[in-house]
Amino acid sequence: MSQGRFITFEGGEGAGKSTQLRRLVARLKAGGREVVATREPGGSPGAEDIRALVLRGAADRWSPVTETLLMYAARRDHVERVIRPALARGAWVVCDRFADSTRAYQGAAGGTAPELIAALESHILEGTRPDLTLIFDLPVSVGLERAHVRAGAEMRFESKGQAFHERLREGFLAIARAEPGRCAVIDAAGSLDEVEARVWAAVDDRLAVHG
Ligand code: Z5A
Repeated sequence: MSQGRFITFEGGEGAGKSTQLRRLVARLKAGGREVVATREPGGSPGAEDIRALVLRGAADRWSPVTETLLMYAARRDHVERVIRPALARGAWVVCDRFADSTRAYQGAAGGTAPELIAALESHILEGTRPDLTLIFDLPVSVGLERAHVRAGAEMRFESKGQAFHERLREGFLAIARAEPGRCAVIDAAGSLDEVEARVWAAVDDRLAVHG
């Protein structure tokens, strides 16, 4: 059986991840692969229930540490029930946000101790790690503008303020600098087609997908 691959999309609000994830999934499927498109928080029925808790309500509804625990409760269920089984049967898993979002949102921007997050990663994920993480980078003001255009009920994080979002951007870039073998930074400015070409070039460069 061919080996599954695990790709994650990361970055701040409105960077275009969801739009580009759909495009990448279509191209990978056109190449004849089984592709599982999923997201966090969520991706399994139980994790989607936790998503509804964590993304709605006032910005201070949960503290960053409580958010961290909720994200990891959701992630464990998602990994056990969706991600690991898909990888085990040779599928490609493409996930909209994963563990780096906890490091950046709850850690770098929210102030949760990195030691706690590292311990959860180790004990909860037990080695399930992305083969490739695409970090979408965009000036904060542009991302928030785009996110407000698609505004809905899940706006807790958008409402956390400019300084939070600046720390968030730097947090993601710091992850990319620390793990260059796993992470590729995608310049998320420009047209949909321009960003898609950057995504495809990064995926082909790291995972050799070709046509
Ligand atoms: N969160 C967390 O705190 N800790 C964790 O561990 C995890 C998550 C896993 C839910 O994520 C929230 O959970 C998230 C972090 C937190 N914060 N919030 N909110 P989400 O994935 O549901 O929300 P999001 O990542 O912020 O989604 P988003 O705002 O929709 O951003 P996006 O997926 O990067 O962008 P998009 O939906 O593809 O595009 C947004 C809009 O911009 C849309 O109208 C597009 O048509 C438009 N767009 C996209 N690309 C372009 C270009 N190139 N030009 C112009 N306009 C564009």
